[in-house]
Amino acid sequence: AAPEKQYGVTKAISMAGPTVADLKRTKKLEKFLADSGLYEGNEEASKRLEVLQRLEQIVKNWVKQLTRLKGYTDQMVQDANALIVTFGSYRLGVHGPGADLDTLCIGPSYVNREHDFFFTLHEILACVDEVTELQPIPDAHVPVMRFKFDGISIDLLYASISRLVVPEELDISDVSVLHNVDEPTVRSLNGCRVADQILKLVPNVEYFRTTLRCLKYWAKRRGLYSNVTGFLGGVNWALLVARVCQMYPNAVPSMLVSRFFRVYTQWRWPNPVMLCPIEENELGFSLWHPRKNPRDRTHLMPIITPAYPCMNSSYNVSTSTLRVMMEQFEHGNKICGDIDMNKSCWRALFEPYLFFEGYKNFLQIDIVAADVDDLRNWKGWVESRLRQLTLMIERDTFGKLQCHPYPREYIDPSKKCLHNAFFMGLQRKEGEVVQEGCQFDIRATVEEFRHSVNSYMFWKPGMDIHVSHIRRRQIPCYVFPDGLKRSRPSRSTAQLKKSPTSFHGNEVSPTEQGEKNFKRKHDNRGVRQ
Ligand code: 3AT
Ligand code: MN
Ligand code: MN
Repeated sequence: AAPEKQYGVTKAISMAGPTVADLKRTKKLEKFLADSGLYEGNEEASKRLEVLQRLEQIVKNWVKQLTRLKGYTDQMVQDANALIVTFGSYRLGVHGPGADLDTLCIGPSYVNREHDFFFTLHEILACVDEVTELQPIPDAHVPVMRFKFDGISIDLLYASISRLVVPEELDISDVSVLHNVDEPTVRSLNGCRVADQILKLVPNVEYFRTTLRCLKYWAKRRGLYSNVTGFLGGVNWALLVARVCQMYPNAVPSMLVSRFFRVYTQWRWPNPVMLCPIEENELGFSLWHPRKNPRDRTHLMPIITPAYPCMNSSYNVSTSTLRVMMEQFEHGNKICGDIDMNKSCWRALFEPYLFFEGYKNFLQIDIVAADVDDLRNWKGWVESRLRQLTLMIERDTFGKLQCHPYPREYIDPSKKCLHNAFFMGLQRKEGEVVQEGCQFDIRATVEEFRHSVNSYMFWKPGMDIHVSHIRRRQIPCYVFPDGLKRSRPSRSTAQLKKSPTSFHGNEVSPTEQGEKNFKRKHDNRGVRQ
């Protein structure tokens, strides 16, 4: 990179390039990532390309057919076109094997989302042999059609642009595509626009990619990879890494990983992380602007997207999840310091976080449904509400009871996949004076949460949720399949394991039992820390 050029909103912190030792560490890191299975094979790569081609064929035919049906001229039918463009990790070039394929369909002005996309195209896809698990989500913030195509998970968005014909070479980086479109369309287009901007704003794309793969893997191993639970998702990690790349324009991945932890252990949130100045223009879409919008001032960890209209990509972060992330950044920083002094190795950085060793008290959220499809939908809904539960608990205990939601679901194998569980760690806020007999009663909070969850629009008989307070020894066995086991199995879980049928029979189910325990505990003593 040219030494004069400034990347981002401040001068570089250091222009230093790698030493021999840095290059050696980077080689080791690359090998470690490859050995950990982070890169997909050629077979999967070509399958993705095939799927993209098939998908593009399907949407092109769909638009042509609609153009005819809507009575347009023969010329218009002939010119009718739609595009498939990718975004997310695939477009950034950092997707791992099995990652979803984020795609956007761009269609002409007269092909709408409500009916043409979510009804007509849905019908067409439903008849395609390779398409399974088709799930339309029309009223999401970013409306999406989810499905698997030949086994590959697809997120398909739709943008109707204000043109009668979609040119094959449309430039979506130009803000003119945002003229006369609605907000969901802007949000849909922006996935791609953001990805392109990120790649333009970093000094070295290959170094950025390797560093991002590394941080994504680290975040997954440490239980921090999840937008919906209030941690960070793919785009957030991408922006954090990109900013560090800008600050150290000549650094190689091993240096960038280490600087990443140094920068973000010292970062004074809620100062925003951004890759470029915030752009305002006459289009007038709402954008992140803490001085104008009081709501934006409440964001704890603003990570701003670089394409107009800029947004905070991490509005889901709460006090609890920010605290957990800061602790983990500290941990990463320490290990990277050791690695820099050759006192530790990359493997140590990626040790899995032992969530169940970290707490004495947990909330167990059991989710049941009548069949696998119901369970998938119901679980998705409950998961999207868990963030509210952590917020409510911290609110109702005035922040004295801290809550650590773990972004992973556990499947109870004895229930033939019709029972999943989520867990949250509970602990008393550090430094709080522990009064004798002091307790937390969160029954009302849990009840309020259950109530809000049960307002699910697509509720069906059999969909149920149980929330119970458990101690460490009551953690069910299926949580520890691969030896990350607590020291000694408890009697209660052993008993549960022996009587799996009780769940469907007349006997008390484990979750009801859990709930009774929960109630009894609270009636007698509350959650004792
Ligand atoms: P994976 O490899 O799939 O885990 P990803 O970056 O592809 O990482 P997602 O599939 O979850 O992540 O998201 C795809 C894109 O959707 C990324 C971004 O353009 C958009 N997106 C997702 N969440 C947000 C968000 N909170 N704010 C803005 N854009 C988002
Ligand atoms: Mn993705
Ligand atoms: Mn996705």
